[in-house]
Amino acid sequence: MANPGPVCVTTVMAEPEPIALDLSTTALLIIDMQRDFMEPGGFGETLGNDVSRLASAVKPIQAVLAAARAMGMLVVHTREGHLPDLSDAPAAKVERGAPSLRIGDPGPMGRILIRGEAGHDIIPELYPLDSEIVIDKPGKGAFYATELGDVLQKCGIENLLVCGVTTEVCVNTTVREANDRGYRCVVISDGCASYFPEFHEMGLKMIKAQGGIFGWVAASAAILEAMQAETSTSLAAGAAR
Ligand code: TIU
Repeated sequence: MANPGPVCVTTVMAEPEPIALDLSTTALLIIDMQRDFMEPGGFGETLGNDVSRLASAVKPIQAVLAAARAMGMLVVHTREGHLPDLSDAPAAKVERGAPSLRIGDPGPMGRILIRGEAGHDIIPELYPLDSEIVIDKPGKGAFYATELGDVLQKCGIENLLVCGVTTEVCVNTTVREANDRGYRCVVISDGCASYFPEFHEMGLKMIKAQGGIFGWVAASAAILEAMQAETSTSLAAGAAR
């Protein structure tokens, strides 16, 4: 089913160049803003990471999420995690490295990276509305073994505003998957974060290099400006009718 909404084109001041986006065929995709990555005692910390490094992404995402909700844009949240019986967790993932707790082990926020546990849930600041789509994914990419592709196709989506954590892992993997599937991805630079600042920087550079080999990168302020410009245009059009 094609998106029935009117065409609402706006320009985002992005890198490597500005991009004209029809916001009626654009969705906001928020990757894995879960307690397991953001808070002490979760999966991210068991891997040896300083989880406080991800906090900077929350406010920029909150601002874009509020604007998306105000204009009725499709909002999709993702969560990385596994079934309680670990049947969707490859041994190669569970057995890797020497984490302090492994996937499925009991931790302070419930079993590590398991669906339904407190740690698997999205942080309260960005909690999905009942009307929003939540995609549970077993891998790093949001298209692998999920219904995301079908959902976006049914909703007539052609463009994605992508944010979340971490920049070089689940955001990059998802953007690469989306790019191969024909979506224009605009990654929100300050709406992403990494446990490694240098990987955040390089993760964004890799997306926008070579003329935007995987997509575009824009700050939340530029996205908000474009959304607001579009909102005022449609309000003005509405008033004129
Ligand atoms: N470890 C790390 O940086 N990230 C992940 O394992 N998953 C996501 O990025 N969501």
